[in-house]
Amino acid sequence: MQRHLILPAQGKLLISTDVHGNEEDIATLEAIFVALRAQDPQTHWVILGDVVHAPDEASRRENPDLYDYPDGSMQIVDRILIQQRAHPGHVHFVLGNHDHGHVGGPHTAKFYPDEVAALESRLRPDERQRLHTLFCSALFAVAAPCGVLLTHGAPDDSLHDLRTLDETPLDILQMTGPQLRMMRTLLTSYGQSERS
Ligand SMILES: [Mn+2]
Repeated sequence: MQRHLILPAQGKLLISTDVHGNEEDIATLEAIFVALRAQDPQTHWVILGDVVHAPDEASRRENPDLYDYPDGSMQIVDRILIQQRAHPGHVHFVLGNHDHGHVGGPHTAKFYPDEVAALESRLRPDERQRLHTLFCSALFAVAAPCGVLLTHGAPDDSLHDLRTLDETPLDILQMTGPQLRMMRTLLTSYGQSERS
């Protein structure tokens, strides 16, 4: 399975990350991407994961400036799938740790004890299927020929060849010890607990 991508040497690149269920944010990014691509067909959009899991009601009330928005996780997944179909090979989704929870990764617990179960319990079977389709096809890393490496977290030196990502399974139960270590740093930041 292809889990890494090397971008072309020429073109424009839009990079975004961590919309965490904020549909308004992804809609704004989508409009920017569509406008850029209309100007330059060699425009790519790399979405660096954690598109799902909005804040709970209490957090929305306590910290409205940061957290008061409805959970648009599923709408975001559908918007990305639509953009990938509309712009084949130009919209690249890179897995985040919150997304990974839905397809074999550790379940996150930032706003709910189990954010994966909390979201999936609200989805219809066809929605769950589309969510899994996007996350199962996700990349783990994107690189640009200029030397930029794009990932959700901060990989350590256990990642030394992007081709090893293609052999790495999604399910943590099927990963080897070195794969587990490599994916933990790739999908989380230094010092961040696996559950948040
Ligand atoms: Mn994250």
